[in-house]
Amino acid sequence: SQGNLPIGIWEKVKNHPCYSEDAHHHYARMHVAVAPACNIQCNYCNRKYDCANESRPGVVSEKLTPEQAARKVIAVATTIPQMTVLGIAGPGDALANPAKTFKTFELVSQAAPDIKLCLSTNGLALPDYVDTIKRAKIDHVTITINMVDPEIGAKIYPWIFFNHKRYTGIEAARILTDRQLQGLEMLSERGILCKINSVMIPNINDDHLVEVSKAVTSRGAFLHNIMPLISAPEHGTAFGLNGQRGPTAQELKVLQDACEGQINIMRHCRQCRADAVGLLGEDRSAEFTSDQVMKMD
Ligand code: CLF
Ligand code: SF4
Repeated sequence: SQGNLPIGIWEKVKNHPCYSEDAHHHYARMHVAVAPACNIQCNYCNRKYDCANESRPGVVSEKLTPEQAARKVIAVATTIPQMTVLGIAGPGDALANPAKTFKTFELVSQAAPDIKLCLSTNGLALPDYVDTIKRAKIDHVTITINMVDPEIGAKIYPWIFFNHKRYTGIEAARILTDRQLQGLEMLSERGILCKINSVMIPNINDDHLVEVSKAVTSRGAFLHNIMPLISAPEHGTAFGLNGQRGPTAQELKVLQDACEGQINIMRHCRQCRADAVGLLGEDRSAEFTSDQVMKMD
């Protein structure tokens, strides 16, 4: 239901399965894996698999060109009428692949103007693309923010690549948090709805995420999605190899409850793949491989 939401915001969230808990029973989203490169390194990531910002690691997505991606979107929209949102969420970072990301959105909005556009990013490049995002009519942006304290950031991010240079340690984390928060403020000023994803990493940032939640609330974020670290040593993530565990369901709930009240908390995230198709928690991507999409034309 609309609840306390202003009508303009309600219009944007009522059929977005991630931004509205009600909507996720009725509306589907799809991702297209057009963004392979990344401009940072997270200790929980393995580049062979999808970006762990939004995606369950462990399965390699089929990489698509913008033209292939747009064809796939149209094929899915024709087959699944409840498909309301197209997201670009990897397998790397959407804004580390700006030509591919924005070309895909452009082709889709020309062919299917009713589909909502959604973008997920680590935020490092975000301030440079806020005006492009606005012009592309992207209404929903997710920023993965795991810390606002560079000392904690240095334990999560071994390096970033920024302005043609590699930065490491606390210096890297300071640049990253500054850029994330600046990007969030700029989007909020332009009326673009922002969701913050945070990966809860026990003994690294778990006690700190309440402070992150406050920092993003005060800069206009609409929704906070705290996701559990998926610790998967078999996938070779730096954390996984070091025996870093993920939180229990109970630990996650306690943290989400502690953040509730200041900001809307998302509790129905399914940590989708970079090429997910269907209702949240449902994966129909196997029905829409390039070969199958070609046969549908
Ligand atoms: Fe995709 Fe993300 Fe847009 Fe949703 S997923 S880009 S906001 S359309 Fe949703 Fe999936 Fe959770 Fe992401 S359930 S991983 S929050
Ligand atoms: Fe991996 Fe995503 Fe982090 Fe890039 S932003 S290193 S793709 S988890």
